[in-house]
Amino acid sequence: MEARAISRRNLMLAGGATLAGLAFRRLDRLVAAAPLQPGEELVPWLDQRTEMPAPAQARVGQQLVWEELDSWITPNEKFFTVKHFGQPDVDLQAWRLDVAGLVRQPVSLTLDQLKARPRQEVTFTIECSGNHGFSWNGGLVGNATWAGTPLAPLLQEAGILDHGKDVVFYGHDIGKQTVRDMELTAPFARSLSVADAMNPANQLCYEMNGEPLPASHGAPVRLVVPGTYGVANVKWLDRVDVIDTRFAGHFMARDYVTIREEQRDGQPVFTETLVGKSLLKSAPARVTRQGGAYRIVGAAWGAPVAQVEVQVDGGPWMPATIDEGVGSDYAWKLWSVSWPGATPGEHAITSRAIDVAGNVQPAMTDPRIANKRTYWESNGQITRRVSIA
Ligand SMILES: Nc1nc2c(c(=O)[nH]1)N[C@H]1C(S)=C(S)[C@@H](COP(=O)(O)O)O[C@H]1N2
Ligand SMILES: [Mo]
Repeated sequence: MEARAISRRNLMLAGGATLAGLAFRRLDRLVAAAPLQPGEELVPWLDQRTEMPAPAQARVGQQLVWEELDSWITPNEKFFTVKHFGQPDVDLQAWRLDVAGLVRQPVSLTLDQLKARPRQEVTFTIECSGNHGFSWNGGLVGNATWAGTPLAPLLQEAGILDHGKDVVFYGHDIGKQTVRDMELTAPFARSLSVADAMNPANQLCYEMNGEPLPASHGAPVRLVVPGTYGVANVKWLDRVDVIDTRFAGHFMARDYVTIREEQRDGQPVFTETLVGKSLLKSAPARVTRQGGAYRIVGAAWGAPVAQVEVQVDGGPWMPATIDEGVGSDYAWKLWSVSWPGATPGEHAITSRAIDVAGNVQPAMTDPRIANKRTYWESNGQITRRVSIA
């Protein structure tokens, strides 16, 4: 695994859409990370998602089916989608990416001009920050190899002026929001501080898993910001605008805000913080049986994962083996553990990820999770239930 991860990374550093690169991507899809082996049977989870309510149905497309997770890369046709204002019709002929505002030299690029720039790939697990916030979701996560051109050199060429503070990314999709009794019409937009925008991992992405970026994922170009939740990865990108103050659009400063209750001098106070940077998380994907032997497989992502541990029925934490994703900074790791002595009856299976700095994915009872009053950033430990015959 290690060797494969390293060679994939070398390919990324070499940076071409080489034939070898394409072959690797196909391999990723064909070589299942945790395939069912001959004679191996799935033990279905007892707890399943509830039906999606109508308002969510308008925004959320398909979700990952955890039991079907059998490859490190999520195929495009299985990748979840979220669109707040529906899918816009982008005229690909007329499309230009404008970089404007507080820059010395505004830029306007066609798709061909953008594709002619240096190419960069990153395998990055995107999760919606609302994932696991409701009983109807849990599958709003996927792992893809995104290819595009790095953002930072383009911003450097445009030349951000000294008083430029925030870089705003506007989508082509426009909708209405009510703010202080006013109905406002505005495009979907998010911002990054200049420092965050200059992260060399960020890209203007036009390819997903070796295919042109699909319309549902933001064609022709989306922003990809490794290390963030889905919402920061603006689809159907239209305009990049440098401004001298913090941007406070709906999806930046009103929605996608985490509210927590804290105690100060015995009094409850509420804190409100912006959702952006992704958080350490893991989830059990499935349990399988082969003969009398049981195995638990899952994924871990959101921060550089060092270890994963699994607990059955609140017992001791068992170390899992990382099978896929070693050496990849922003992609999930797929893990597995054998479950010795599985007895007939119902069982609860919980996983927790530990990052390279030693931080442990919080329990549901941890104040960071338990005192949250909004559903965003639900990275508490996930427990699934199975019944053993
Ligand atoms: N322009 C635009 N970009 C967007 C959104 C949107 O509604 N419009 N939704 C965001 C949210 S909330 C998520 S979780 C991700 C989902 O990315 P995907 O649909 O490619 O999986 O896109 C983000 N980018
Ligand atoms: Mo999202």
